[in-house]
Amino acid sequence: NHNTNNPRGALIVLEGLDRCGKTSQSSRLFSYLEGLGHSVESCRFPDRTTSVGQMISSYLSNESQLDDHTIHLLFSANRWEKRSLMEAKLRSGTTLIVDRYSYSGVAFSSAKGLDIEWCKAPEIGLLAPDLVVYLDITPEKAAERGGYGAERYEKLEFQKKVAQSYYSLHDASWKIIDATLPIEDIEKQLQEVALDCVKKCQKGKSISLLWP
Ligand code: T5A
Ligand code: NA
Repeated sequence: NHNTNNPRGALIVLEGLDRCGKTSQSSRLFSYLEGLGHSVESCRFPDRTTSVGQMISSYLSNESQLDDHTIHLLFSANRWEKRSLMEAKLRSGTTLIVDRYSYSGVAFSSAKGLDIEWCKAPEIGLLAPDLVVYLDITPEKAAERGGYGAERYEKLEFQKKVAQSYYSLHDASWKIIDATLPIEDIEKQLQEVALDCVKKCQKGKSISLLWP
């Protein structure tokens, strides 16, 4: 089709513990790339606007209870319902900045004691990120930021387990940025790695699937 020669967009994912600063950084990165004239959109998981997302949201706010396996599969389904739209956007040249993705799915569920391979299985075939930026912060430091709210996973002991799970998922495609630096310093580091990634995708790096 006529899109084949268009440069594609990059799939850039931000990950980290609750309060690590993903949301702040994803909006700054969005402005930066947009300012450079790139076509860019941002989104987040869970996407609480869909009916699956509403079930997840009610679970996270402790308004409903679900079996650990069930909620894991709902988080995964919430990514699957966005998959084809995400692929279409990437292929049409739009870069996507995504706040949390499959790594959150695996890290949070395996922190509850679910088998890691079982957790990874439903993510197979989703789009693999071109770049994963992990905003690295200790659970203790994260907890100091404005204090945790009422959401289910915002507890120090649980976040410690999540941090351990994340470390077992790191691979060469991850860039780790110290999330305790001033916001502007993190922003600069993120701009550098993101722009580099956008350029690689424009030059023809192909789209791959989880788990690469
Ligand atoms: N989950 C998610 C799963 O279990 N499975 C899954 O598959 C997925 C996708 C979703 C919850 O669901 C779990 C993970 C989560 O527990 P969410 O809606 O994504 O939660 O909410 P959080 O990720 O927890 O979002 P937060 O708002 O808590 O954290 P952010 O976005 O990381 O942080 P941000 O930018 O809002 O900043 C937090 C505070 O820190 C300050 C900010 O001003 C703000 O007050 N801050 C800094 N302070 C000092 N220095 C810096 N560098 C700072 N950067 C930000
Ligand atoms: Na949170």
